[in-house]
Amino acid sequence: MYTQGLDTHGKEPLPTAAEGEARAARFQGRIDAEEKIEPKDWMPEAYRQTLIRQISQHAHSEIVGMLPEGNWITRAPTLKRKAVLIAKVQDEGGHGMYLYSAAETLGIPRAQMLVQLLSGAAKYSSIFNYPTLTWADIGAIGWLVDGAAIMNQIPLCRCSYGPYARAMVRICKEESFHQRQGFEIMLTLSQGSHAQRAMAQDALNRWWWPSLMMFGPSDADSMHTGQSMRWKIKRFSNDELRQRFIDVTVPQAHFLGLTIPDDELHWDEATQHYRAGPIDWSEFYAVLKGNGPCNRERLEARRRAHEAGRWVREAAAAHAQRSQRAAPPVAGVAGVAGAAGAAA
Ligand code: FAQ
Repeated sequence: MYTQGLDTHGKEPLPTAAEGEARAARFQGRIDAEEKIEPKDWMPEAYRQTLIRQISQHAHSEIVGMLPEGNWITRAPTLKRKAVLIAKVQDEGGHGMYLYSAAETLGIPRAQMLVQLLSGAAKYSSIFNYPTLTWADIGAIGWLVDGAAIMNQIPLCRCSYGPYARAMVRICKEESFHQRQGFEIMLTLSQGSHAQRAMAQDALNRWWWPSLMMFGPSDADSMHTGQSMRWKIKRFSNDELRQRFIDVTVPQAHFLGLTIPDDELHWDEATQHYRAGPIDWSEFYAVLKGNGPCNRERLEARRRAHEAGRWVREAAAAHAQRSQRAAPPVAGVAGVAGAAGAAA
């Protein structure tokens, strides 16, 4: 349904060099004028591929990101916390679905994206390869991981590609609630017993640096940022967003009475920014290569879930085929009624 406008993609006659240049210039002109690019519009193949890469990685991150928190649903400390956590994890699944749909508008089927994820060929966010050892980790994920996600994703609501930008509006609203519920867990723990405060501090110690890494490599090493910013897919560089996150999060840690695990962190009066110590990029790249603490476990869990859902996909496909057979060959009022009857 999402790819119906793309059936001519790749079949058009090749343009001359001059026509190609003029078309690319018109496209960049539309981007510069802040027009949204829609699925049926002409776009450079590299723009399409960049979006497929980023949106599918983002979708994978959402559905893999359900796993660390899902780990605590059965052990949430109260009924209310359990209900909130279930709602949050369901939201992440929903975000994955909007994002897979947005990527499908670019001509890649969802099944193909899932094959890429399950084979290990596709990336998803490094952050979801860390374990959730205590309840405080659920607070730290909401506060830091969702906090970092919002910082990165609010600008994506202004992404030049319409379906991605529109999906991000709802996602960001939900992520804001996620961030607040995480901060509220941290606040409760930090005002609790000595053991609860220690648990909150331990979670901050473990999640701080991986959260900074979520923004991606430093600008000097980010191979896609320049082009993605020219295309207005990204609006800010990785380092700019990381710095904004540090600036808003450090005062929140002070409010909680917790210590950021960075001896070099200090306020720089001249620039009016907090300056963090160096990030251990070797850890980031090890996680990207599949050698983080939970990479294997996460992919195994997704593969198991995919297998367990096979019968549902097969049943849905069989039902769709049966509905089509039941419908008269000429689409019309009777056809719609026939399909609805079969579905009932
Ligand atoms: N992890 O040149 P750049 C969430 C890769 S959703 C793994 O800077 P780009 C919600 C990058 O793909 C979190 N890989 O790339 C939630 C590229 O490799 P490639 C996900 C990373 O695309 C909360 C290479 O490094 N958010 O948290 C990472 O311009 C709680 C070079 O990097 C998004 O996906 C990383 N952290 O910038 C869910 C947001 N960083 O593809 C559950 C959308 C970089 O050439 C619970 N994505 N890489 O093989 C983006 O904004 C961008 O894609 C960046 C990377 C900023 C992530």
